[in-house]
Amino acid sequence: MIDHLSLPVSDVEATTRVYAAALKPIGYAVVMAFTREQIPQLPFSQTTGLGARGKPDLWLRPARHAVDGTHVAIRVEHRKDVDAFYEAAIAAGLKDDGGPGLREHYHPHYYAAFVRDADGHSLEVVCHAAPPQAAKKSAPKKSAPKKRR
Ligand SMILES: N[C@@H](CCC(=O)N[C@@H](CS)C(=O)NCC(=O)O)C(=O)O
Repeated sequence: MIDHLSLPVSDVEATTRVYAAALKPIGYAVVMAFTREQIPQLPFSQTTGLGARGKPDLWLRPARHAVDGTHVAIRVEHRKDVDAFYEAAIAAGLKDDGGPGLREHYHPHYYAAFVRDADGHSLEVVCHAAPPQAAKKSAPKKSAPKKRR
């Protein structure tokens, strides 16, 4: 199970701002931010950790080389969270890379939206759950309780 990952970006402050705004609707915020002045053993001059419920799982740090975009997908429970992410991401200035909708080539309920940041990193929010209507239809019917004689 992946605990966290760190993306190299050319401007940590700017990318932190847009990611925080884009991911706010799904509960993400900046949880931690460190500089090497504060923590001498830090492998980079600075780093910022974003996450939900106080757990930073997506870190940003300065790139040392030209960046070739990495793909990161965050899972949510409801399709409306995918929609809200996409709206916030576009408003924050991230580039459209595929609006909210099904990507049935993965599976019938793969509902996702994609954006790209200034370094070419691809950020996706995905919901794997069947919509409530479909979930009801595919759930086994409960049989009526037997009457006691
Ligand atoms: N524009 C495409 C984006 C699809 C996409 O980025 N898919 C991911 C996998 S879910 C991918 O291939 N990422 C590879 C990468 O960005 O390196 C869409 O809207 O479906």
